[in-house]
Amino acid sequence: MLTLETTIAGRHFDRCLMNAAGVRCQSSRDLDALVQSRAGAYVTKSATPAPRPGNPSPRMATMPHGSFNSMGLPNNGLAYYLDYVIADEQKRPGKTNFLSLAGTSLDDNLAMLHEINDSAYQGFVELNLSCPNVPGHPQTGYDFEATRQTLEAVFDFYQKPLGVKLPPYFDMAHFDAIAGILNQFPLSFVTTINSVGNGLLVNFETETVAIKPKGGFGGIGGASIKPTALANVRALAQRLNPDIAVIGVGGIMSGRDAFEHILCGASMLQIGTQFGYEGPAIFARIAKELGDIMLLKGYTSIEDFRGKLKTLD
Ligand code: RRO
Repeated sequence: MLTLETTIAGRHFDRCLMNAAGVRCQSSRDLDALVQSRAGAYVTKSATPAPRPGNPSPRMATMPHGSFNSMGLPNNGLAYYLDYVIADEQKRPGKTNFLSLAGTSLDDNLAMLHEINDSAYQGFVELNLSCPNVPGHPQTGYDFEATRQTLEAVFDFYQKPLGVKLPPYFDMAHFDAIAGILNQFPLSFVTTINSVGNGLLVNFETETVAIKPKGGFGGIGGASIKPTALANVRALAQRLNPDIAVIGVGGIMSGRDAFEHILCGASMLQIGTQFGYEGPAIFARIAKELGDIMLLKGYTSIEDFRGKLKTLD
């Protein structure tokens, strides 16, 4: 019997597909649509303590092979998402989902985690250390010392399952450095990668930038970032303690892309750009395509091939 089920930190998921934070997950209507879909879980839009309108528009653009954004963390505030996930757990006991947090300071992150720690919420927190688009706030994940200090402060008191969302790294020394830090903490998972930050998209006709915030700089997502995503999934899966699951995100448009992420070591797959373009029906399509590939190759579960990418030596 073919199954797409997966397990992260002892929690079971019927299917290893879900949305990536930020895409179609800001409102309860978006989240309801994810619950109704064939996704195995959902993650909520990264929350700050209070609601935020985000950056001025236009703040998103399409590209031939992906997406480009500088949304600037628009969200309805922690209370909104915490209420939603707690109510959902009461309706569907035993289902684990992901609550994303992206405070713009360590104090904000700790305050939100205290609130969650003291709440009835039982699910995962995905702590976003990689938002590229808030003016004046560099990505914590590129500052190894700040990352370590953040995790020390978090695990000093936080008792529930938590993982981090990382920016892409581009150097073997950086894979070694970040994994060395992450391995010192009882993380349930790491999610890799966030957008490739601070690209620049030029409108040839108007000779302008394509989006308004930050002088036109923004995060790249979608098909064009798949090789970077696969490298980060693979490099982290090779370096992290086996009890830290790797969640792969970046450039998944088909069952084949999903298969490649799993081969590189992903236990769960998040879909961002293409879910934005295609809507909740994408989860059934990619589940079918991934299942067909597994059948052809004689695999019945993702554990049959997860992390088993071969090299040519
Ligand atoms: O809201 C955003 O601009 C945003 C966030 Br928080 C993030 O983590 N990644 C991204 O591409 N956009």
